[in-house]
Amino acid sequence: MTTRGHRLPKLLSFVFILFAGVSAAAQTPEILKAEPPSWWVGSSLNPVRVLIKGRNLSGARVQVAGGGLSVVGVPKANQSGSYLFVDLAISPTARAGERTLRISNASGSGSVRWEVLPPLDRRGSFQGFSPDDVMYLIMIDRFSDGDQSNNDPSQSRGLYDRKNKYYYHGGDLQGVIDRLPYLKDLGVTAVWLTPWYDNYDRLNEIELKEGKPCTGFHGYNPQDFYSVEEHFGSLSKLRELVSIAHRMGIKIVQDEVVNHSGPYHPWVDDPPSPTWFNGTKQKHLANVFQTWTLHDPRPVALLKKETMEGWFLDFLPDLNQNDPEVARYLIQNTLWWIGVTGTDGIRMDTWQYVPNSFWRQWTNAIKREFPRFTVVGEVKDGDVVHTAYFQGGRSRDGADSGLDSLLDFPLFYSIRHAFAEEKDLDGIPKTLAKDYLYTNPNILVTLLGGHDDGRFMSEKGASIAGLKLANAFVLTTRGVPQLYYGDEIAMTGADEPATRADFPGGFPGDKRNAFTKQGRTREEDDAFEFIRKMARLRAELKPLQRGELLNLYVSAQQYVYARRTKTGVVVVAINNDSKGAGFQFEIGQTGLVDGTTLVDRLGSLSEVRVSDRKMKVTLPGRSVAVMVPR
Ligand SMILES: [Ca+2]
Ligand SMILES: [Ca+2]
Ligand SMILES: [Ca+2]
Repeated sequence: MTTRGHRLPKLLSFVFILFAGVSAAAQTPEILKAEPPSWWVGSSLNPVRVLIKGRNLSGARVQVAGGGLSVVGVPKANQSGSYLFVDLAISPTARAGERTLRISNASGSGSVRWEVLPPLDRRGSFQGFSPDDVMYLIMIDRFSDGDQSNNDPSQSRGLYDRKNKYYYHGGDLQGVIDRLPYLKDLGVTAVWLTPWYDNYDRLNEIELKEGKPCTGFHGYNPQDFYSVEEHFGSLSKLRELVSIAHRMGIKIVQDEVVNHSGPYHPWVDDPPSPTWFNGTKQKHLANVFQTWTLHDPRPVALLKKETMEGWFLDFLPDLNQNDPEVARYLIQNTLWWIGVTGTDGIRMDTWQYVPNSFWRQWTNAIKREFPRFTVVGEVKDGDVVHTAYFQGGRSRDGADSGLDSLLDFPLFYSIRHAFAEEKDLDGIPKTLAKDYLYTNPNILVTLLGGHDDGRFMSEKGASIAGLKLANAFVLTTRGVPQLYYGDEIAMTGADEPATRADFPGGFPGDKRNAFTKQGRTREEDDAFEFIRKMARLRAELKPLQRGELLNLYVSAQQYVYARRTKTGVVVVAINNDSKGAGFQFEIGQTGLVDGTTLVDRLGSLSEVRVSDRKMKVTLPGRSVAVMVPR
């Protein structure tokens, strides 16, 4: 009996702890952030689901101060009360301007500002890229430093060091703005910028490079999907860049990632839902990159799961797009960037590791709001059979992804083989022969260089002559040509960090400025002027943009093709051999007739006359002719 007397205080203290727990949950809400922070009037997506981050949000109510904006339904909090999902409806007659969201419970309230935006003018925005464009890929950090005040920001001190190839080097959005006239002069009509999301503000001690911590200068490790990296600028600077580019006739393509977040995203330790990621930091699959299982009609289930849901390099948290809240978050995030900045296209990272059921919803949402907008997916593979599987236009793995375009890596490898390594040229028409596997080969993005591969000029056997031929090919074949910053001045760099070197002249203290003719070496200027001429020819000669591609002659080292529209034709002849070559070929379906004289716009050839439905050309070693009827 006496034991009961002893047990009573224990029971009381237990009750007290329980009560303390309840009272902690009822503490005043604290608000840290709302995502998205704004939305525009007249959107096809309404209501907008806002994810509020803070503390003590369990059971909280949300009220809006200011008209035209209302809360729909009951907000939903996660287990720890750190996230609250709220649906906000924007009236079609809402006036643009700031509102206040008041989040309250029994013990008090917190608030966050939220903005109703006027919709951007659709003329000149959301344009989509097409074969009419010449795209140019820029690594923001490595192109041009236009604002030295953001090189070592207070938010993330100590990550700037131009001598360390894994640190920030100072390139930024202002630098891109400063170089738009250079790009315009080169003939560029679309700029693809590496991701501008806010990346982690610290050294990455999980991913060691050469045994040492690195930074997120490349942009692919977001810690915040709704902010601009402070080393690059701000949202207003980004909007300024898009608007200036548009005025100059240059489109902007955003680089996005939805497969994973960065390793230091706050979600990793406190996710908005238990299924936000595939697995947890402590327990998850590692990506095994067995991408062939993705199109295997009878895949080994675990291999496919490890490929789709495994964490990249075992540390990039794999977002679970099968969680409807994750899908909703990512779709809104994409629409928000397009809607608030006016961009024209997206290059989507790591496309194949995200389910098609999600892509279908994502692309539908984009096209509903921005019908002309286009997306190119990154599927890093040399096999057309594999790559073509991911293009939209037909159901794959239960859904049509709706993907417009892919980076044409199969052709990239053939180009490198032929023109950089100076091996057989006929690998190119052999790769193009597989075009029937794509739903639309004409919108594929063709390239001879990118930020994940060693530079063209660092391949064994590479030369300026080969670089010119490769550019001539990319700028005259089907697809949307994409150049990689610095390739136009024959920059070198054999591996991943070296391929991302600073553009000479883009940075304070640079010894020379290769953005100007005077600052380029003779070889660099030779390459630059040739590529500039080719880009201009593509802009001038419409068949090079939209014409049907017709193969006229193929041998181991010679390749002749035509691009034909209803109103014009261009014949391109390439000799990849170091020796000169003379040969004859039939004009086929070019529409040319006997007696027509063609002139070579590059001046390698004298006039060529069509006779007996044939053309005869004699090309010098490693040369190209772009022939048009006179
Ligand atoms: Ca800077
Ligand atoms: Ca940052
Ligand atoms: Ca994944």
